Amino acid sequence: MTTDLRARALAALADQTIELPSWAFGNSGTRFKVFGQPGVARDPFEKIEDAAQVHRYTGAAPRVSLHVPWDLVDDFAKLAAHAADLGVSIGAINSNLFQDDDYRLGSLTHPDEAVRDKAIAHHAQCVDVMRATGSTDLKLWLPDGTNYAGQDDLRGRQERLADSLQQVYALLDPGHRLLLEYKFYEPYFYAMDIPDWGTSLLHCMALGEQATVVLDTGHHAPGTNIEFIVMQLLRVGRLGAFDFNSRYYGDDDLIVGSADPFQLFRIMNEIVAADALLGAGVNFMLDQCHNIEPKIPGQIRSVMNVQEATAKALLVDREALAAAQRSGDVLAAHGALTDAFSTDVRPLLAELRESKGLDADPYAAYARSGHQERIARERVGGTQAGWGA
Ligand code: LRH
Ligand code: MN
Repeated sequence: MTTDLRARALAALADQTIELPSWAFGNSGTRFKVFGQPGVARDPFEKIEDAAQVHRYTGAAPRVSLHVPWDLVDDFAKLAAHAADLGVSIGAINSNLFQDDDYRLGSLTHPDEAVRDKAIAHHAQCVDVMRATGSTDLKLWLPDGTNYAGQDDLRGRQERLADSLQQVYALLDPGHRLLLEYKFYEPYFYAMDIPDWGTSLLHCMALGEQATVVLDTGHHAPGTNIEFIVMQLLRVGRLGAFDFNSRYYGDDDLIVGSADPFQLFRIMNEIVAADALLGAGVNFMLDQCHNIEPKIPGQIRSVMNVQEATAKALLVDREALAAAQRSGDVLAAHGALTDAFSTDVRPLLAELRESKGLDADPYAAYARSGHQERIARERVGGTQAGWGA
């Protein structure tokens, strides 16, 4: 690792930011059980206080994405001011089309225009929240789909979807973006209406420049080469954001990099290769659920995992890689990546944090702070936040 490469890596890492999901600080689980934990946030204000703890120790998580209606408050300007007082800001606003009985057979794709209008109106509410909080990203995951072949006309649903998305897109202000998220299965099991990056991209290109694709790392069929999709979306300038997490089988929403750190490295390698880490309009967000582990430490570990994968990707010797690729030296080319991946970047990240006046190890520093014990003691009474509105 040349000193120059190291210096350039440090400079890029210093400006890297990762956006945290408010819902990671609430209780979550599976259809089998949602576990409570001591000290869990009870409202959006406490969720933002928890996110601010992650930023305080990592220095790399200055934004919190909200989910509507899970994070509904009477005064969103007050919530944004609360965030600012804590040194963070409001990021993407997530709509929710997956918890309403009216959407059983679809929302933006529903055969009944009245139901589609209701789903479109929900996005008008989300855009109002964006205006009140200074957020510029409207994130739309479409949960719509069918469970049985023939249940509905697949093409008819796409036509209705295209029309509904046009109406949502028309709600945006000039500086706003629509982030369109795809998912290959769940909550429907025969066909999702936006099952893959291609379908999301087609709709985004039909809508306009303000529409880009969200790539959730848990939303692909097993064995999918996700970094290829990253490369292709960057190539056409339509990668708007990541929802980072990791999985073994389904949409497990586990800590990013915990299941397959080499995959996360390969993804960040495509980002660095395309010079898209900073200033390319890619919002690096987490979308995770800490079903059994404490939330704040879980988010701190997640931010550290993304930083480590990014640092390794920044240490790839790109001249040597390009030369090996040009000369067809397969093993040397692969080696350029695996050498970087095998590099222990923790000392580099420790140096970065100390240069920012932070503790070298955010996870250990938070554990020493006693904050987790304090919120467990103080947050008694009330209802712990979760996936319920
Ligand atoms: C859907 C999803 C989406 C969010 C939800 C919390 O699986 O990834 O991004 O709305 O999780
Ligand atoms: Mn997601």
